Amino acid sequence: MAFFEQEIHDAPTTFLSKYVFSFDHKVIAKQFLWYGIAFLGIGGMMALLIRWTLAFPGEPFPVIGPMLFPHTGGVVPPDTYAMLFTLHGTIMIFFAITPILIGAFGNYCIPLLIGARDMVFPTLNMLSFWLAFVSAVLLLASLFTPLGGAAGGWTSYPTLSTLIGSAGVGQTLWCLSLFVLGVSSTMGAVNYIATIITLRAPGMGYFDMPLTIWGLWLTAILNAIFLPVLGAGLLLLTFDRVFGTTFFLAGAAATSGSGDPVLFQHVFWIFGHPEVYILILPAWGIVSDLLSFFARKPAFGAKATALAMTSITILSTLVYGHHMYSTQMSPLLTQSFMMLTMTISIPSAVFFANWLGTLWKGAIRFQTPMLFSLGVVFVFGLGGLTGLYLATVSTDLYLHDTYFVVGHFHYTMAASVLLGGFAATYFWFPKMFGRMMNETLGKWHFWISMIGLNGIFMGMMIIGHAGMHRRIYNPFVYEFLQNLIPLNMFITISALTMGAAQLFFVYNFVYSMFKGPIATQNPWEVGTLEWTIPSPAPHYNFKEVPVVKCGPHEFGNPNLSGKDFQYQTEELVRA
Ligand code: HEM
Ligand SMILES: [Cu+2]
Repeated sequence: MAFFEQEIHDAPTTFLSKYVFSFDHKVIAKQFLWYGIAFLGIGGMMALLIRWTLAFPGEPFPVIGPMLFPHTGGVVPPDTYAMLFTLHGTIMIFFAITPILIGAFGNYCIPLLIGARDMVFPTLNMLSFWLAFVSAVLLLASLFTPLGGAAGGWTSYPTLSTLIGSAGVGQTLWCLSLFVLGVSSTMGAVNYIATIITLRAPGMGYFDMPLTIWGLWLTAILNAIFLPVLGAGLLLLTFDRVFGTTFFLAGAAATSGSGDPVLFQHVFWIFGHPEVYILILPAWGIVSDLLSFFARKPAFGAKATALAMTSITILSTLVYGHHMYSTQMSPLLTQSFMMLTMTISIPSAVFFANWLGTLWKGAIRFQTPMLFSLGVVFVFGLGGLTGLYLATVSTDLYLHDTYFVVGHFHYTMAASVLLGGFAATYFWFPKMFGRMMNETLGKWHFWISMIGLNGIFMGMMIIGHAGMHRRIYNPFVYEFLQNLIPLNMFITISALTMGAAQLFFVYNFVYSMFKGPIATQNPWEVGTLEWTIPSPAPHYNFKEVPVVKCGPHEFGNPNLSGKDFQYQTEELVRA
């Protein structure tokens, strides 16, 4: 129910108010999209530098290597290697995936899919983007400090991240950058939560919301609760670095009587485990909707899917200790965390089964957004299963800090979240830009990416299982890892393939924005509210606030004539 009057203000006319400091959620969504895609490129290049080093240590990176590292003739130096994997992780998680799924599609979808004219706090929304921009400037600036950027890993564990491990200003700027980004995302999260609670169109109950909105809503709730925890940890770390406090100082207990590096791990993972669900929930929601849309069937057990996502959200706050089995915490604690982690399998199995139920006997349309959604089902299945080996204390003690963990989290985060983000991009592109993307290029993009990323992450799990540890500069110096050289080369070639596949996307995106065929109002034949208005969506979305009469997945009702779906604004045709 709409508690607030939703006015229509005049459309902005100046360049600045229209495109730069815009209050319109759709423009802010696009700003986040450009931001995320740009960082995806930067983070991706860093990944290729890392992979090159692991497959061909001591050999210069082709073409751009000599420009980046002239003093070594183009070879990535060891200290730069540590910086590269730190910033690769940081950038991909906080500056690429988060802005694309949450910043861009959160902003774009929430008002449109719930029938609102904008977010409930448009000014806060604009500030949220510009704070994210400040954060990016801080991060990039850290690269140009005398001792270079942060090098303590994306988790920035002390002592790697204290003055002892990294003396430079780069690490301090990294902390500040993430702190500012945390403030920005918290502002966004509060806005999303409030908007979904107060601005749903008349008639839209919580279970009439598309599952996309469920995912984004739960994500926003986790963000609002746990980003401040990360903020607190980062602030304390900054104090240790700048003001000489000893919160995380190793050995402080023996001298000054307080301080412990493991304390940081607790603080980090109390945030960090929910964070991985913050990233996956929007993708789960989007995929749950798209599978139904393109299988032309109601989403199987939609209510159960929403409730399963909710239970996972709650459980995700209770399992962070599974990242710390090897810190010698008490066996009672490790076993409790293990049991709680395993419990997540139950709701996961429910919605995974619901996905398969949705596909079962569907009249599937294999268009690009659907291919990417099916890709998510596949890779998330693998990511979830490998999680079980890590959740089990006995196997994790061996696998911890190996490439198996890297393979696991790339399947769940890189692969699932990225493919989910692409599904969303191909799906909402017509509504965003009023034009269609090219299907053939989209399919090439999908298949080559799929081959590339499975080569990469499956390979990582194999070398991890064989004992190769993560964050290693030159694996070839260890005799027991030399057998893995061909596999490491294979992974690197897969990574180059994956990188090349993205050129199809970039070309398709840019070309279609200007020259793609004009999109109709509802090119995918879907009944949610955004498809009841013209493409691209007009200023203030809905001339009249729509009244919702049925759920988002009404497909294949035999009493419908002439079409197989109905709009959420239409009275449900009874059988
Ligand atoms: C389905 C159930 C899942 C289980 C049981 C599970 C379990 C685990 C465990 C036990 C670890 C710690 C391994 C170690 O460091 O030794 C881990 C690491 C990780 N998982 Fe999962 N996971 C699951 C799903 C996910 C999902 C959905 C995501 C992300 C969207 C995710 C992202 C990560 C990340 C990022 C790390 C590594 C963080 C780091 O050390 O840098 N996991 N997982
Ligand atoms: Cu976790």
